[in-house]
This record gives sequence, C-alpha cells and structure tokens, in this order.
Amino acid sequence: MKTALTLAARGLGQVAPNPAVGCVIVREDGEGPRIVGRGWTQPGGRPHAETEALGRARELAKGATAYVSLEPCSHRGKTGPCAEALLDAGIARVVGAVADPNPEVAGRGFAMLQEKGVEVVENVCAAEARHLNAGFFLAMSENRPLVTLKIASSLDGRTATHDGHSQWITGERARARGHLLRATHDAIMVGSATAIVDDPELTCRLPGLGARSPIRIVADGRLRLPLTSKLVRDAMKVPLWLLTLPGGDANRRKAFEECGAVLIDVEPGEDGVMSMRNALAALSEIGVTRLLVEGGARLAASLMRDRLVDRIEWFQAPKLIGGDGYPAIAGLGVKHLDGAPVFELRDVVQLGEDSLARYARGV
Ligand code: AOF
Ligand code: ZN
Repeated sequence: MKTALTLAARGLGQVAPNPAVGCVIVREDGEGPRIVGRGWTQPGGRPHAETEALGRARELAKGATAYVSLEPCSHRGKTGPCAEALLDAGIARVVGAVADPNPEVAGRGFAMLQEKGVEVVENVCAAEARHLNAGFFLAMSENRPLVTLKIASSLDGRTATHDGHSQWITGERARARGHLLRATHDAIMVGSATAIVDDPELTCRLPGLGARSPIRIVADGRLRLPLTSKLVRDAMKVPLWLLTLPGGDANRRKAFEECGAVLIDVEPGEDGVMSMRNALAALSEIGVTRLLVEGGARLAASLMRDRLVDRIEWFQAPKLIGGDGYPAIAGLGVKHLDGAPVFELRDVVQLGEDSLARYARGV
C-alpha cells in the first residue's frame, strides 16, 4: 500500500478534478510476493490507476491481489468501472486504503467486488490516503479545494524589508522546492498587491517540469492587475484566471479576456469585499482540488481569518529583517491566544542554509 501511495502521488497536480490514485498488483506464488503491475491515475484524470496496472499485469492478474489507495470506482463515468475491470481480470483479493467519498461510488465499489466473491480488506493506511487526496475529499465534503499556504521568510517571519527588497530571502534549494510545490498543485493563487509589486510569472521552472505549471490565479476584486504584467502577457500560453467582483468596467474586462485571461466573478461577503469562501467554492466548482497560495500578507490573513488554510509550507532563511520589515501574514485580530489559529508540525527538512517546516491544520 505504501508503494501504491507513492505511485498515487505522481498524479498530484495533474489529475483534478479526479483524485490521484495508485494501484499495485501482487502475485503470491512461487518464491514469495512479486509485483506484476503498477499504475497511477494519468494526467487529466484518466485512465484510472487500476486499468493502468491491469494493463501491465495482463494474464498475471488472475488470482492476484490488487492494492489500491482509493476504493475502485463502481460507476460508469467517462471510463468503465474499475471494480468491473478488476473482476474481469480475475483479481482474487483487493486491499483498499479508503472508501471513495464520491456519492456515485461511496462503498459500492467494494460491495460489487465482495458480491462476486473477491476478498476485500479495507482501511489499510487510511490516514495517509486521506492526507494524500485531501483536495478530493474536501471537494466532496466542503465544496472547496485544499489550501496550502507557502511562505518564504526570514527567521522572524518577514518576507521583505521595509523598502520592499525581497530577492532573495531563501536560497536556491528552497526556491527549487517551491517550484516543486507548484507542480503538485492544480493552481497557484496570489493577491493583486503581490501580483502588482512582484510581477511574478508563477510558472514551474524546474528542468523537465515546465509543462507542469499550474493554472495561475490572481484574487483581484477591482481588476487592478496591469495589462502589461508578465502574468497577462503570457496568459495565452499558461492559463491565467482572475477572481473578481461582479460588475466592474466592461472595457477592462474585455481587454483582459482578449489577452487570454479568464474572469471568474465572485460574490462579495457582507463587508463588500471578496469572500474567500465564495472564491474557493467557485474554484472547486470548476475542478480545482489543490490550491497553493503564495501570498501576499493580506490574502494569507484573510484565508487564515476564515479558517480556510489547511497546510503551511514555511521556508525560513537564517536571516533577520526585524519589525520594520513586511510580515508574512497581515493582522488576524487575535485578542486572546485561545482564538489563534493552530497548526500541527508534520516535519522539518534542511534545504541548504534554509529550513522547510510543514504544518497541517490542527483540530
Ligand atoms: C478509481 N481509480 O484512478 C481514480 C478514481 O469521470 P471518471 O470516469 O474518470 O470518474 C471520476 C471518479 O472516479 C472520481 O470522482 C472518483 O470518484 C473516481 N476516481 N477511481 O477507481 C482512479 N482517479
Ligand atoms: Zn476507476
């Protein structure tokens, strides 16, 4: 199952709105267990992991065990049901990590297999499988993507000096890791102030992974992003979506669209500013399951205030900028510590001079 999970991870950032699934087919004859087929959900979400693995195993699948990181599907969607494909191939035993939360499946995949005499074992590495596909699970349960906040700061949590100087706080290895994060998400989002000040490209520029640049999103309620920005200039090549408030200047909207940008209207909250919950619902409806937020401080704070940040990837350089620098997260209005957002530290790695601490939302 650990192998199936590792294979599944290959699909992250490439398969939305589908989950990233892994499948390993094992035969236990002769000299002990042997893997005869491996598969993972393919870019675009299909073929599914099981059909890929069965295609490799061919006749060796007969009587074998299939380890799947998500319950095999039972519905006829854009592809035939994987449960049926496993039955047709003569699989004798299916070990599954976790049930598929898609209401079209939800236990029916396992049931179909059991009814036909296949031995089914459930809940193997279930927590890991849920963590891996948290984006898909949140899409089903909360109609929003998984939100990962990426921060690259000094030791004291500053992302720029008082004069706005920020290139570079962290070193090359940390920055390369940041690009890898981009490749494993469906979309990257920044606030309009960051897009204006930094004029970023927001692409994945790791050798060989150029084609894995996610959709670039700017939360830009009043369409302040310049038409001359790098993001707009290459919007025909790498998708650019602008989350904006309905209405606004029709000519300006048209100008963005002519450059290739897609405008997505987001209803404001009671305070008249863009509601992050509505923004995430809009993104979820069009199939974004994993969203990487790269700043700035105000966007990070507004997601944090609404308790919409699930994970933090915090890169820290061993430098101090001080209190006159620009903070990673703007004011949260926390008065009492009981009201502070809490995260759980999952691991810390050293990347050259810098560190990367990874956190998941506490309960
Ligand atoms: C599997 N194996 O690798 C994946 C599954 O539109 P379709 O036909 O591609 O079906 C999409 C649904 O299939 C998706 O919502 C989820 O329930 C399941 N994904 N199932 O057996 C896979 N990716
Ligand atoms: Zn399937």
